[in-house]
Amino acid sequence: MEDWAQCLDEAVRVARRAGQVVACAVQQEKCVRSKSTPTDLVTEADQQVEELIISTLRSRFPEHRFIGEESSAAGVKCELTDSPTWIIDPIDGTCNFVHSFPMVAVSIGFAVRKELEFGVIYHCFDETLYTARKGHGAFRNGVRLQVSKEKDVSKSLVLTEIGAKRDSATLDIFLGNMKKMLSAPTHGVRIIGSSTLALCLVASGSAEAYYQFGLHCWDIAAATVIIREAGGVVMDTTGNTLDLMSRRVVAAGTREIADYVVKQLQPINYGRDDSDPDNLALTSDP
Ligand code: 2AM
Ligand code: CA
Ligand code: CA
Ligand code: CA
Repeated sequence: MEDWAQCLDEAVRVARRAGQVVACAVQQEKCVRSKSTPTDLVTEADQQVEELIISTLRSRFPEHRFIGEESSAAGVKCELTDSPTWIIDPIDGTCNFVHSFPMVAVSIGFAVRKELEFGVIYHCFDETLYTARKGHGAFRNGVRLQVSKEKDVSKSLVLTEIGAKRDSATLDIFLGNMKKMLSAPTHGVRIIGSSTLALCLVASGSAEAYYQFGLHCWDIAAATVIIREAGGVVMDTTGNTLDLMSRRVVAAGTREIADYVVKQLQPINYGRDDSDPDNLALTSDP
């Protein structure tokens, strides 16, 4: 069995450094552009921070492979092979970052043979560090995390996100899903603008469930390990095993609530993160 502890230590170091760069950048004037749609924002900081993370890790681990949101946007193929692979979201919550809305994170996941080994998420505004390693538990600033044990959806708080795609058909399905959750009735539904921090809130027991369509492997890689190691479930919105490239996810503290959410959702169809049908990025359940 390989020991990836050294890689995890390095991930923590670079996530903190990157988080500090983001925290400084938030106070400066930002150069904001849009990517696929007018609401799909990117700043110079997104690209600089990804470059910082990848160049630091590549100099330590030259044999490893890298998937990053901004490299993918620049045309680097998003491909998960059996090789040790880092999966990076340099700034999760770019729109929040642009508005100084304090929900912004750096997310670094690590997979080997298409299985997630560890995840690190650094909350840039309050300097909270979430870490988890397969089989070793999940932690927030070193304190062990435990998901909510609630099984009754009518006593749950549910989190979701809306992506950059805002055409009328997509919004109708999004609002239909929201209506189902609100009329379950859950205690409430929240959108905080950062997928990774929303997932960390589920891992922390501060919310019972999370679902989203349209996100990418870098939005969920690190957080998936954190939720699973905190005792929760992460799966596909169809109820099947999570596929990192499928762009859809349900996470919950308990299987009962995850199953309930899965049954309610109408899917929003996005393409896969990779175009190669043989490159199924299945992550096995813990
Ligand atoms: P980002 O800030 O790294 O782009 C709110 O927009 C959350 O959803 C953020 O975590 C954001 O990540 C992520 N997100 C980005 N594009 C998305 C999309 N097309 N569909 C769903 N979520 C998306
Ligand atoms: Ca983005
Ligand atoms: Ca993201
Ligand atoms: Ca991002």
